[in-house]
Amino acid sequence: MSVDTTAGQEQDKHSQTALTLRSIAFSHYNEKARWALDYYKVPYVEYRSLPLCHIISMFKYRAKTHTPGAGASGFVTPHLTIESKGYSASEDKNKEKVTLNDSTKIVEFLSDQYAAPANSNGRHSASPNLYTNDEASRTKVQALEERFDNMIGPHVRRVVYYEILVQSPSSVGRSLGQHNNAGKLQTWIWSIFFPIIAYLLCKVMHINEVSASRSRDILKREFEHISRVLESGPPGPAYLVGNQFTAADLTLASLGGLVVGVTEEEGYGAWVPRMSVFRPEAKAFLEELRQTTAGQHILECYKLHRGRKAPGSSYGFKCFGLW
Ligand SMILES: N[C@@H](CCC(=O)N[C@@H](CS)C(=O)NCC(=O)O)C(=O)O
Repeated sequence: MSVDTTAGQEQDKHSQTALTLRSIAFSHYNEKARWALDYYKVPYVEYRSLPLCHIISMFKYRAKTHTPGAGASGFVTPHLTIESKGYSASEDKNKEKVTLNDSTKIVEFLSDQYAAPANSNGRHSASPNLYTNDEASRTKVQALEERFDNMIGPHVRRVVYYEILVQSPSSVGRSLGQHNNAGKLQTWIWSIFFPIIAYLLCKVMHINEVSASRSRDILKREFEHISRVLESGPPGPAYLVGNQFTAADLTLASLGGLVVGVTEEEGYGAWVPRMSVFRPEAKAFLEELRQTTAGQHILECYKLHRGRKAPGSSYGFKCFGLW
């Protein structure tokens, strides 16, 4: 596939390719991939799962040759399939199928395929390159993205899961399986087997008071560091690299959104609990991060750059619409 330049060609490309995202709906790494899809206004079908149920959903799509990064299994999400439409039966479909099971690879792929070309500022041009059109800035963006993937993502997951699975399982944890975060059958499984699911998730991901407290400290330090980076930039709208929204901002906002209380109404691509339902200690922690320059930057990125799903996007279901 090549990078096209005009709106007409863009339209054409969208109608010639079918994109399917397989996700754990409320997961922040999935939010990162979804954000990039929505940013470039690419229509896609999203098949959503709940944790552990995702093993069944992802069984056919599991990574068979290597294990993805720390904390992730072969059944890892986000998982994006890109297929060309309109084959004759005799054509080799595999030649036209791309599969990506890592949020960073997905963002890079989408930016590469759908970004507006350098020097384009036409009325109909697509969103700009999330990695910039300048080599030095690209390197900075990638370094920050990697840092956030490793230093924000896993710690946000641990802190949030600790609150919902350990501290407020019945009031908050159970609700994650509802609100259309997956098909009805998964919702029932989540609700009936919730205590076992919560126990297993905590075991597998080493979620407990000690690890959560360590993750809270790391997040505080990271937010302080990011705030300093933002505060030391030139006057004007603050972005992490140069004066444009890049994959670094997108990664920080998508991975950090849950710990500053971003909700579905504010743009998060799945239902997540509001800050107000957490216990006071958790609320205070989220509020503290929200008030930092980094926290405010995340909210600003959601306001200014979190596009909605492109027309033609939908949710996919299996099992007669139940899964
Ligand atoms: N490095 C990966 C991490 C993705 C990740 O950790 N995904 C989690 C959801 S937050 C997942 O699907 N876990 C289930 C599993 O690995 O089986 C990425 O950026 O996509």
